[in-house]
Amino acid sequence: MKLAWAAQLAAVTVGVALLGPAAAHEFKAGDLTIDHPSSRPSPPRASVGVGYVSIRNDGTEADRLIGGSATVAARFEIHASTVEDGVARMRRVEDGIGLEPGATVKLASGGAHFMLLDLKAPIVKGQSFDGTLVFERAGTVPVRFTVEGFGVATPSFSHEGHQP
Ligand SMILES: [Cu+2]
Repeated sequence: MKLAWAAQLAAVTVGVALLGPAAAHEFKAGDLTIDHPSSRPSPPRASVGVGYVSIRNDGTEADRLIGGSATVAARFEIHASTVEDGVARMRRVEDGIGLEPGATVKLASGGAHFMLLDLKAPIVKGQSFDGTLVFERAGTVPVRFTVEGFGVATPSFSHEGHQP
């Protein structure tokens, strides 16, 4: 009786986890765990979108995130954000982002991000799209980006009018 109840509870918990709007999804590439690639809705008529991800390196050798692609955009860049004198600026990262052994690197709002350029269609909340991430050692890894709302936190800068 107790076991049956526990099994049922476990089943319910799994169901909720899968249905949750921010349900985690991850992709493996060798020693790399690519956690929750995500995007945000693009404003009307915007030609750029944004992407985020978290990557953990459980290996003993460093790797490097050097690029990627997204089906919704003609071009894909890695950007870094800095705040200088209260003004948010971003620049393209030409040499990629280092992934040291044992470290987790997060691309998140206000920091490093993927810039999806020349959008072919608006990015819509609740949808998802395919893409790849390219690593120096792990190679090209297929991933899927989920499109989430902006959440409670207001983004620290707008991508609207961003010129590459
Ligand atoms: Cu950017």
